[in-house]
Amino acid sequence: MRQHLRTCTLCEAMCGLVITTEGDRVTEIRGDADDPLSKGHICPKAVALQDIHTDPDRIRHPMKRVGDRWERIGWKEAIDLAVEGIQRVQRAHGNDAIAAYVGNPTVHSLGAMLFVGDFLRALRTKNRFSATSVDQLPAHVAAMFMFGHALLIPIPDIDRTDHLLILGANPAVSNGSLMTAPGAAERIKAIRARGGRVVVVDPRRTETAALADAHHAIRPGSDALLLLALLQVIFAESLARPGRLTAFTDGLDTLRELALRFPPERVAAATGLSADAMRSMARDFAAAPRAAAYGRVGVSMQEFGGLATWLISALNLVCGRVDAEGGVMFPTPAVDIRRADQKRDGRPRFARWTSRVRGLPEFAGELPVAALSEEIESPGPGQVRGFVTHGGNPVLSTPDGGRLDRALAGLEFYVAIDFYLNETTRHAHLILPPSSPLEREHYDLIFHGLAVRDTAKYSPPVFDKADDARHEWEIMNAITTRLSTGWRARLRGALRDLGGPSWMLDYALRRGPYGAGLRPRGPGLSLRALKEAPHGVDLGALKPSFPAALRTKDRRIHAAPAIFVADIARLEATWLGAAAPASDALLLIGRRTLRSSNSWMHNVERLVRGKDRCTLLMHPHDATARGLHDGAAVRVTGGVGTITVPLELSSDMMPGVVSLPHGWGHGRPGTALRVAAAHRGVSINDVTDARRVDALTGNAAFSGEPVRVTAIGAR
Ligand SMILES: Nc1nc2c(c(=O)[nH]1)N[C@H]1C(S)=C(S)[C@@H](COP(=O)(O)OP(=O)(O)OC[C@H]3O[C@@H](n4cnc5c(=O)[nH]c(N)nc54)[C@H](O)[C@@H]3O)O[C@H]1N2
Ligand SMILES: Nc1nc2c(c(=O)[nH]1)N[C@H]1C(S)=C(S)[C@@H](COP(=O)(O)OP(=O)(O)OC[C@H]3O[C@@H](n4cnc5c(=O)[nH]c(N)nc54)[C@H](O)[C@@H]3O)O[C@H]1N2
Ligand code: SF4
Ligand SMILES: [Mo]
Repeated sequence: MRQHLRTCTLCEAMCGLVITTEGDRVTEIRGDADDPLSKGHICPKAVALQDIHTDPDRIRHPMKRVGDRWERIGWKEAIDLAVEGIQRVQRAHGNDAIAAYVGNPTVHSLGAMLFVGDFLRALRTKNRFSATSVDQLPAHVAAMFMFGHALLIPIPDIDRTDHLLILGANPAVSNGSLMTAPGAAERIKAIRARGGRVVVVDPRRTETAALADAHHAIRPGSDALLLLALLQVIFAESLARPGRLTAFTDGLDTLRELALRFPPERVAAATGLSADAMRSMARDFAAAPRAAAYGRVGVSMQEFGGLATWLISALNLVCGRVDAEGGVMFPTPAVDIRRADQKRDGRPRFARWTSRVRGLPEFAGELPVAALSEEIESPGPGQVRGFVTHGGNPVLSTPDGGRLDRALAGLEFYVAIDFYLNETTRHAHLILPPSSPLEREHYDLIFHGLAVRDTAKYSPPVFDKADDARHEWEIMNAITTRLSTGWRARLRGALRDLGGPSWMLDYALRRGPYGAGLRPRGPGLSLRALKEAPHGVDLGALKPSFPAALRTKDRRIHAAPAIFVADIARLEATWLGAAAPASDALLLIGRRTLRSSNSWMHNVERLVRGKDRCTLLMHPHDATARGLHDGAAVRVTGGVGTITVPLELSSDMMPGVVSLPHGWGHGRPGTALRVAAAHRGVSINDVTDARRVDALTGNAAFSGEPVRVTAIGAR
């Protein structure tokens, strides 16, 4: 029997795990009470790490498609075929004819994060996509323009705040996002226990709202209006107190002028909140000794995701809550990947080019994935004809996934670095499966930088990888090296192959803010030091870090960047124009459930058994008006398609709004997920319209899709 201490890699919470093994078997997975960040917390998904490891459907050997069969091949042939396939398409149609999509599990893998950048660069294509543009793209754009780096994302100091205002996030279920806070529900309860206040703004009375002092239902997509009204109250009633940051903040006057145009009465009808409610919300937020406003996917994946995300930071700034204890703060991680951008000219890496067909803006070298289908289907120079995915399932996770599903079937070449044959990878010609997560070492390069406390933890692999297995970084480095021209790149590839992630991690830790430097045994952090502290190292509560940590060229905060200010006209035209449509459509939003992780954990029996979770939630009044009853199968028709799903009535829903989880829609021909196929559900993204994006950032606007819900058989 052996015990292994490890960080869970399934979501952003970074829970510490104690994994007990006997030989090659996991016998127990529990929370690590001595982990300095999670202190023993885990959720029901953690135990599924062993199920993924032993899942007979998990692909363990490279496979090539021969007609409609899959044939097992060796790694040498697999890498040859990958390189030849990519080169064949690029030689015939140009470099941009290869598109790449990098999915969510990539950020949860040390090896993948260290090697994916070079891998994408070696593809030399402008058609780079990722899950960022169906998720947190607005947060990066706002961070970049306001604070100078896409990863300078303000994190609520949840353990010290007296007032937490949550918009469009459900941390009690998601366990926190852009706020690594294991046991988020407990941390929220603790705010109230110490006399603080928690306010939730969400079209559904969520599990988080149930823990809060107040819940305000809001019409999907209208958060930017609410935030402007809150700012109006704060300016009009002279409650603004930007404090210490005033000395290095620009744009506060612009913000004031803008906000004064949005008194609560002007936006009450559009948002569904009363003017009184907005006034007290603003006053409470301004009056609290310490307060933080926080928003997540509900405000990010909507038509005004850029504006809403910016305005949340603006609200924090105006009330002196930025870089202040108990407000929103900026972690100081032991490996600070934000350093990489320091020497650049300070110009935001945004909209330097646009997508070929629709002209959506580039961000950090990527295009919005809402444009992917049209890039594959529209003929002409630059048309996408080949595809590479790394840990992504865009057929289920991107808008109008049905169209993408059809488009992928026509590709000349598609190679997937993934270990499941799912709705997306079934279209591949070649599958390169990486090792299982328990066979990898781990250090969280991203989420330590988004956590509510500074800690550092290294996890050695639990199991040796199987002889014939390859890590993600080995697969990517092999392809990168082969695609590279010139001896320098090849030498670099060969050296990286020898050193692997450990060497790079050790170097980064030593050079980091707590680092031991390059002396072999100096005090401070190094890989060796982390190995000697297997529960993790506590680096303390978040510390004020501005202006030193700012990455804007002028080292100032930009409270009102021009691109956001200019977008206000679109907001007004859409929501407050004379012709604002009084539609009888219902507005569709998403939801997450505790035992699920996006699209890919439905093959785990212990997580999917029990009650069907892929149901459409609707307020009873809306059901009565349509003659629908609880449990009935209903048809949901959106901009691009129709799905049939069981109805679940819930007075937690705001009338006029319906909710459906994403990531379902399994059992399609050619997939090989036996458990998931028995719990199919339907894909929300078969009705979400890829034309609905936040025009400013290009992020998909899943929230607020207008739908018709009808009884089966009705027309
Ligand atoms: N159990 C579980 N945990 C997860 C995941 C999972 O799939 N399952 N996924 C992980 C991932 S990838 C992410 S990004 C995070 C996301 O973390 P969260 O953002 O906390 O996740 P959600 O539960 O989707 O919360 C979004 C909330 O926004 C609300 N909402 C929808 N539209 C609007 C709107 O227009 N305005 C407002 N104000 N609210 C709106 C929804 O009702 C919902 O309650 O969760 C992570 N954690
Ligand atoms: N309508 C709607 N759509 C949404 C959302 C929503 O709330 N509503 N949420 C969005 C959000 S926040 C996100 S993050 C995206 C997620 O979108 P994606 O990242 O595209 O989807 P996932 O479901 O995370 O798919 C993960 C894929 O990675 C594979 N995989 C799992 N582990 C590993 C690994 O260790 N290595 C490799 N190489 N592959 C692995 C799985 O087999 C699967 O194919 O979905 C988005 N889509
Ligand atoms: S909350 Fe997230 S990190 Fe923690 S155990 Fe669950 S899946 Fe793992
Ligand atoms: Mo996400």
